[in-house]
Amino acid sequence: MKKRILIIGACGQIGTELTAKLRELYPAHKVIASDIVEGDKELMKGGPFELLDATNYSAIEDVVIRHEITDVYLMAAMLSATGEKFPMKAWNLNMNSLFNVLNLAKEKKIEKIFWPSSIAVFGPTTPKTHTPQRTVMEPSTVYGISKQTGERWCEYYFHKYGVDVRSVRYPGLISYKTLPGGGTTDYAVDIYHKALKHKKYICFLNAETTLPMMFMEDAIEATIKIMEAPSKEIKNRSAYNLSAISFNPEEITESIKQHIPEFTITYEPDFRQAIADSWPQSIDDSEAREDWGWAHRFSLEDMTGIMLDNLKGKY
Ligand code: AKB
Repeated sequence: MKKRILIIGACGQIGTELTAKLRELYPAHKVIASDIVEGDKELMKGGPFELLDATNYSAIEDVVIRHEITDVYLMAAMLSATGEKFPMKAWNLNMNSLFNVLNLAKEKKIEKIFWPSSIAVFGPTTPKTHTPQRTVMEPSTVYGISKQTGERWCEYYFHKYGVDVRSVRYPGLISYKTLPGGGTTDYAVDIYHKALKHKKYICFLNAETTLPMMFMEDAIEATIKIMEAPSKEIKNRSAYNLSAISFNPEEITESIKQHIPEFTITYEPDFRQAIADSWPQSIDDSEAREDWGWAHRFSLEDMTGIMLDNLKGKY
């Protein structure tokens, strides 16, 4: 089999689980993990690893040539909350890393790219519920602007240079294996840890802030599914809406209380409230379902059971 995969940003929240899954599906020595820092033990011993800065074109090119890479998953990015603190850093990382892989594909050094977009491409003027695939998009965060711009460039490189790039707009992602960093949806992971550790949680969003969310296993499934779909099924070369569940802090609290009745939550909204308020509450992802057969599996109740079962040994 010719396929050889490079994951850039393999030690982050999504990259860690994506790398593990790809190493299950393909010969592990053909799945090369890379990041600017080393990952956890499992990732480091599971297959090849390269220290790699996603903004350094020639360093990526060198790894691509040495390992005869065909497919790149570009998971390195600065997320919404950290991006507001370091706007230029977020812009430079998010855009330069994307141009690096798009240009490698344009030069026929790689064959296929996965690059994640986000619900952050939407903004306060976007319809809030069942947000359509094509609608008003006026993002108000640097992260959202970088993802929206990235989507336009992906589509441009596809039409202009025939670059096979595929993307989805991830909602907030929740996992017991890895921690998120610097996002607005991160509370939905932290709440499970604090519920087990302290039986209480101080939430940085208010009780009614409904956001689109997804269990990590579903997100990994979508990521690999869109990459494995025949090219003709991928009719959208910017990024597909992708949806699973929507809930607010009050609803996730209720689901945790089914397992830990004494759990309590208090609310102290901070600057992330404005970011969350600018995003949709639910997403219409019918095009992804129709074009390449996407279907989510996990409900809020399923996810809460799995999260608490797997994290309880830790505390
Ligand atoms: C964030 O909160 O910034 C991310 C995202 C929705 O893309 N989780």
